[in-house]
Amino acid sequence: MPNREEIFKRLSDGVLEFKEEAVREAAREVLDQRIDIVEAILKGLSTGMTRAGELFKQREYFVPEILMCADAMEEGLKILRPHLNATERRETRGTVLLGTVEGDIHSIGKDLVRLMLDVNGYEVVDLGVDVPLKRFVDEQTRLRPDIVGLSALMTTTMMAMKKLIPMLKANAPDTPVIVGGAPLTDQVARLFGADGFAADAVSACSLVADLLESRRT
Ligand code: B1M
Repeated sequence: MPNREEIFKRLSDGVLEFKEEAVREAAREVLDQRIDIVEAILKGLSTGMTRAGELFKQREYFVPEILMCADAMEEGLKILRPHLNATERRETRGTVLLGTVEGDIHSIGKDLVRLMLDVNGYEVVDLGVDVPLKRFVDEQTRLRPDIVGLSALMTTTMMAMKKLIPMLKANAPDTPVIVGGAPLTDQVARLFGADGFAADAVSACSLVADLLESRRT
């Protein structure tokens, strides 16, 4: 019987090499062997996508390959996602309004953040990608979320956050705004007026928990 690390590697390699059937098979083994699903997503599927990103940077992969990697990752998520909800869902701990900012269509990282928040018991309202700044503000007014989370993957589009955060703060001064995405750092996030930055989907969950906790005390 293959061990956990082997299965994680098969998930990761399957995403990297866009082998959908291999990913599905490894995902089914995660379930059969009752391996921690969050760990399988992070150490397997997400790692594969990050490796694909590196190849894109080195110009070994181009847009078509990246899209096929994303499809393979989605095949794995389709199998694992329903079991996450069934086994690990708890009471709603708060509502997070989430989206990728205007001009930016990158969804994979944001979707992982949504998934992890969901698994950790938060209600997530996902506005999708390329979300106009005004729409974030309108939805904040309408839904009164506990936290607003913004994602951006490009140095150009992250600048939309600089405009948007003051708009969100003017609309609801006490609602924390968090940001994430590859070009951001803690320092840039603070400069833009965000209440926090998370480098990955797991830290996004801890950040949300910490911010909500500090609001309660
Ligand atoms: Co694009 N792309 N892309 N791309 N793409 C990047 C971002 C780029 C760095 C590649 C490169 O040139 N080296 C570059 C941006 C350069 C810059 O900064 N200026 C780039 C570019 C230029 C572009 C286009 C302009 C290319 C073109 O058309 N010429 C175009 C943009 C169009 C647009 O947005 N208007 C484009 C298009 C695409 C695809 C459609 C092909 C595809 C997106 C598919 C999709 O998302 N559905 C794509 C992809 C996949 C990438 C790379 C290769 C991988 C991104 C990814 O999915 N990573 C990326 C290169 C790279 O990052 N190395 C690149 C895996 C994912 C799990 O990680 O997204 O970082 P990540 O998310 C992490 C954390 O960042 C964090 O948690 C996530 C999970 O752990 N996080 C948060 C993310 N959001 C968060 C929010 C939070 C907290 C944490 O709180 C709210």
